Amino acid sequence: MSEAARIYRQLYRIRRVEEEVARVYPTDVIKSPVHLSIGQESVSVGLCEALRPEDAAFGTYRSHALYLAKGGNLRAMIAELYGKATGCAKGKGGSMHLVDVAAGMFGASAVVGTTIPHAVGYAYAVKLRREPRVVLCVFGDGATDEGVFYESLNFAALKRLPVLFACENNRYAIHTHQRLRQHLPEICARAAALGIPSERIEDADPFAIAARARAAADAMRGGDAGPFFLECMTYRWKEHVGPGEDYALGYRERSEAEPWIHGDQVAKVAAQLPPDERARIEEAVEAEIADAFAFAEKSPFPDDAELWTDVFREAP
Ligand SMILES: Cc1ncc(C[n+]2csc(CCOP(=O)(O)OP(=O)(O)O)c2C)c(N)n1
Ligand SMILES: [Mg+2]
Repeated sequence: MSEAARIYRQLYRIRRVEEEVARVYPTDVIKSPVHLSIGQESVSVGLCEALRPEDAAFGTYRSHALYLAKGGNLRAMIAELYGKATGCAKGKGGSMHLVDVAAGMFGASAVVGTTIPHAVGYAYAVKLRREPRVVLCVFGDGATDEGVFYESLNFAALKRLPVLFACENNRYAIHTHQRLRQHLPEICARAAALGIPSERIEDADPFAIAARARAAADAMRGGDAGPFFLECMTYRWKEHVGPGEDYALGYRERSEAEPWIHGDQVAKVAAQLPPDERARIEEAVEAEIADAFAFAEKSPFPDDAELWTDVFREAP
């Protein structure tokens, strides 16, 4: 499969999965809040193009795209949203806590910024064991308001850890624009101030993100290159949480979204493929999605006894 076909398959798959999530959400079969990444898919897809299966990824509560791009199991993800026992966190975590250790998706959290030090700690272990692996750490612009962001970056720079930091800058933390929260608009410049080479990509082009991420990841793999910081500008089309739109709330104008919707990366990459190849990809993805929702639908809810398992880690 060509790079364009591979990237399109992932983009289309993530877009369609989330459109289906939004479509069924009002029927209450999904038992968890959903933070959709419609419009932002190309960031995770580009980043994961640079990774190998053995590399690790850490994300946020808005991680459907990262989980799927990293190779997470789709059936287990939809079952998790349905709160079913077959879900990737046994139905206990929901959309905000996606995990697939076998695929290298090490977890996501509802608490802003918390997976940044997790990723750095994991990368410290990778470095001490001299493993030729890379850790991808994805977070939003809002997470850079947290003190732990700076502590984690400093430690990663000091120890020259193999972490690819990737900030998905969609300009908003819930309903508050970056300009109302941060004096300096360039988040990558703050990483540079801590001694981490950094770059910003303005248009969420998945090929540009993949190329930059691949160069950084390959340089740090098993060596002493140290961390890299990529700021990816993007835009959230839907409301912060939930299946609908929120342009009527008054914190942003639809005109701000229009250039991003017009420049949709899913449509752009689709246009690069021959129609028959595109149709084959879309047909296979539609079948996979129908199968995953049917699997979630017919899976059982967890047994009541499961309420008491996985609550605390027992001492080994
Ligand atoms: C420590 C902490 N503070 C506040 C919140 C409430 N909160 C949930 S999402 C969010 C915005 C985060 O924005 P960003 O990191 O840019 O991610 P985005 O939602 O744009 O993907 C906030 C403040 C939280 N969950 N955790
Ligand atoms: Mg944001």
